[in-house]
Amino acid sequence: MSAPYGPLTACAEATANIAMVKYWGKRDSILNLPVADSVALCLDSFPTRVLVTQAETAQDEVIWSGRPVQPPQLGRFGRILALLRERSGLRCTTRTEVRPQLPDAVGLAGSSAAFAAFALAASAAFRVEMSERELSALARLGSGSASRSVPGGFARWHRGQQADGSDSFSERFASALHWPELRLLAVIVSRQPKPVSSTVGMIRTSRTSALFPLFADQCSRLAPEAQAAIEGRDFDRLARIAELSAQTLHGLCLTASPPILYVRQRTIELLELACDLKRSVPLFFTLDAGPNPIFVTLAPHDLSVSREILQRFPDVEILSCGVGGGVRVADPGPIRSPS
Ligand code: 2P0
Repeated sequence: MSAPYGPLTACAEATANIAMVKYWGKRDSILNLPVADSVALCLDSFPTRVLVTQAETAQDEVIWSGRPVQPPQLGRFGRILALLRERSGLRCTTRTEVRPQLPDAVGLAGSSAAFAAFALAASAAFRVEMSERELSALARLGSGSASRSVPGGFARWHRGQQADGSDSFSERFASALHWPELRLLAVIVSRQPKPVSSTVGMIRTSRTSALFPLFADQCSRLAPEAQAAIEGRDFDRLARIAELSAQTLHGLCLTASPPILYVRQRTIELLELACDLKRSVPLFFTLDAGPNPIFVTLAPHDLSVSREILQRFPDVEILSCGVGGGVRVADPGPIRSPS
């Protein structure tokens, strides 16, 4: 994959992905190597655009939603740039602009889109040709979940066995066209940054929760099952797997010391509503590291489900998406401002 730009300027975009079987816990926290496989749906909407250009400064600079990124977050970009400098032999510094359309740090996998787009934009800027598999592993260095946004569609991230991470990458096992009726409704109850970052939450749970080994075993068991459910377009089977994975993740977080509580009162009320609604429509929920649940349903039920949610909770916002994505080069021209 490469882009037709001048020296050290490239732009790419990618969308976030929502895990049906969650990634939570690392066997290597520098290389972002997971303890187990995970399975996700990449979104077809709200891409994050990333522009990489050559800089005049002594250090690499990253501007995210108009604000400079500081260490240690800057180091996530630095790991990717270090590898590209080594591969290309180029030593110049870069300026990166990250322009997301989704709110940051609310548990809607914003970093997955940003680092997938950054991996492609930066490798194109440094003129390093990469296969999709290599690009997925490169994006993983920035944020683990970003590896799944590279291929798009329905993606499985392989845990891998190698200590250097060379076999830990994501691949698309079904394209977005495989299941076009699948709809995701992200219900925004809060835009406040989450109290504990995913990275810190993963470290804390793996060190302090007695349930952590059970969770990792469950992910390893559920990942092939989720893939089979998706391949067979078996909604009920996917619903059971996805809810189990999300519930176990949040149970795990509660048993960390000190406990990590991502849900809010309104989250619980929405999960109760999901349990009510699924008696009459195909529906399940999932919940990432934040208070905003995602309802998954089949078209055309997404319209009636949205109506029900807004009737009960007029103050929430709903972002409606299908499955799509896959990182791509983009025109660096003007784009929509973050909402
Ligand atoms: C997931 N999450 O599978 C899970 C579910 C959050 C809850 O992947 O430390 O931001 O950068 O590798 O990728 C969030 O983790 O963490 C995440 P790092 P990342 O989508």
